[in-house]
Amino acid sequence: MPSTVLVGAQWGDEGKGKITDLIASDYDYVVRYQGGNNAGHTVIHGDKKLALHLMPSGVMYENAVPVIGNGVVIDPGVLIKEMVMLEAEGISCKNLKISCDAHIIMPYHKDFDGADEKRLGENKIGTTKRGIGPCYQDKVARKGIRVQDLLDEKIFRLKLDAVLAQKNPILEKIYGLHTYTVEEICEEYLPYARILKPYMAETAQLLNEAVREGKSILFEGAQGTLLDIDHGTYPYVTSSSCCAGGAATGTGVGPKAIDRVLGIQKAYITRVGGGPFPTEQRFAEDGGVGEEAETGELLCKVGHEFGVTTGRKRRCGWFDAVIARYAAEVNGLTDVALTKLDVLSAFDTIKVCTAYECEGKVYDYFPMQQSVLFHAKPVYEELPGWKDVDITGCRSFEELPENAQRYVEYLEKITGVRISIIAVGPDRDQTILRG
Ligand code: 2SA
Ligand code: GDP
Ligand code: MG
Repeated sequence: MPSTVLVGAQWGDEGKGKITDLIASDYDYVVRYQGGNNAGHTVIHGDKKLALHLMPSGVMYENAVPVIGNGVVIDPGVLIKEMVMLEAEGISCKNLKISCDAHIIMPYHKDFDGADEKRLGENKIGTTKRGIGPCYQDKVARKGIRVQDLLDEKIFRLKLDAVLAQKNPILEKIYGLHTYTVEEICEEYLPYARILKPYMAETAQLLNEAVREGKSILFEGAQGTLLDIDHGTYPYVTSSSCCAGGAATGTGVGPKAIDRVLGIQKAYITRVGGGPFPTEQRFAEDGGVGEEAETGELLCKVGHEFGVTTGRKRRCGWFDAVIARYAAEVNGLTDVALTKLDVLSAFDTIKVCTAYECEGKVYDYFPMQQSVLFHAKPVYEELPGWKDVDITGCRSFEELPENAQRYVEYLEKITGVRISIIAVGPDRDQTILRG
């Protein structure tokens, strides 16, 4: 089994959880490499739907070692809660390994996240308010507190003291928020340290040893390509490297160890939070009218497009091939898993955006300037649908209605990437493997 990066090819929520869950049992290690509990992956366990935020999906399989890599930011309280929830479901977390180099989300990170959003007003990013951005800020500014700092109370107190001397005046004077003492944070975090200590490991070394032994690794991406700090729709992005390249920096495994880059994309597209979205079919409350609002509502309703972490309604739109081609390039996609094809059974005809038009110019590539993306008018190709045909029972490509087959082949043609997996429902077996 080759080592694989599984990466969101859109703005997140492409169904990565389901596809990871589908293939994870084939791998020896399943590793998260970026993000934190801003992620929400839905996995099916028996007849239950479980939401994972920090735990790698590999935890669902006894043979796979779940690893939280150095590129992840960890809210220890949330991680412990998730472990307790999983254990209660009969899923053991005993094999979990947590990188000693991963950064820790502190209470003031969450305060800053909420306060920053408030200050931005209608220009807000629409973050999950989990403290992700402020934690990565401290990491890059070399003021972060890492998992390994929890191992030594003296060091933890010293670092915290230095950080609070800087944070408290900002919290109090600029944001009008409450301040923290070393003691009150220690009271909360030192018990976390005791619980998490048995899971802490030198994960880069562990994973490189696994590579040498010919074991396979699944690098499990969170969020998606267009939320990547470098390659996404900045500043409407998250603060980590969601793209495939992040798998190397976020784990300490060199890029040569990666054989396959599997992009996950929905048969349409969604986004949570602010920022440009050329094919958006705006809801009535966001200014959409007529067919636009109806399409948006239908995609949201049939696709159950609500955030797993915050419950927010996701903005919905038609498939965007400009984005798909861009994602193929910046990630080096080898193949794609196309999810939620069944949702499109609700439509008579299906639109696909093949290019953008802005001020008389046609862009069939991702525009260099974000302002173009804000003002872009999608150029659509309209394809016949397979309205009201239930495809959730299809298990082979040939069983799909002819128009659904044509749709998949059309996407392959205009994006230049082979679609190797098609999901036709949320359950693990509602999947077509094309080899
Ligand atoms: P943050 O909190 O700093 O990472 O937010 C910055 C932007 O990144 C977006 N973002 C997401 N977009 C989609 N799904 C995400 N995870 C949850 C889920 C979302 C939820 O899987 O359903 O429950 O709301 C996710 N995480 C971050 C975010 O919307 C901002 O645009
Ligand atoms: P992730 O963040 O990429 O892991 O995706 P989420 O779990 O946030 O959102 C995807 C949602 O779509 C989840 O509720 C899944 O159970 C569901 N889902 C995944 N694949 C399919 C599919 O092919 N069809 C349908 N109808 N639902 C799907
Ligand atoms: Mg999600």
